[in-house]
Amino acid sequence: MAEETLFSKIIRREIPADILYQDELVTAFRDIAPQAPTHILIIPNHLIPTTNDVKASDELALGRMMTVAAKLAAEEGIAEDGYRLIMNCNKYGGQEVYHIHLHLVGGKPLGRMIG
Ligand code: D5M
Repeated sequence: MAEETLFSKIIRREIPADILYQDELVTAFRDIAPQAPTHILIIPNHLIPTTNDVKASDELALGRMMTVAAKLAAEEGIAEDGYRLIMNCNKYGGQEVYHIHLHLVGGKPLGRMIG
């Protein structure tokens, strides 16, 4: 059984966070250490520690994370100029919180990471 992280407490509203969206599958809130004018984390409400743990039964929540990312990008006014969606996995991927999260980062030119 995987260990809960502080993100489960944010979902249950036991610790404060700037929650922008929540439904039965996912929660989105502003990153506490933003790397750009918009930096939002979108997470499944149930614990999936890393992308290595993703199962077919998670597909609904993972798909919802993408539609919520698009909705929030539009609401933040960053959709047209563009933004980056990132999921870090384990040590080499730079993952710090072991409850998967999609970073929605934008509002400034981000430069190229790959390619
Ligand atoms: O990213 C983990 C991210 O989680 C990192 O950008 C900071 C953010 N974080 C950590 N604690 C909080 C709280 N309490 N509220 C909001 N954001 C938080 P990773 O991809 O694991 O490196």
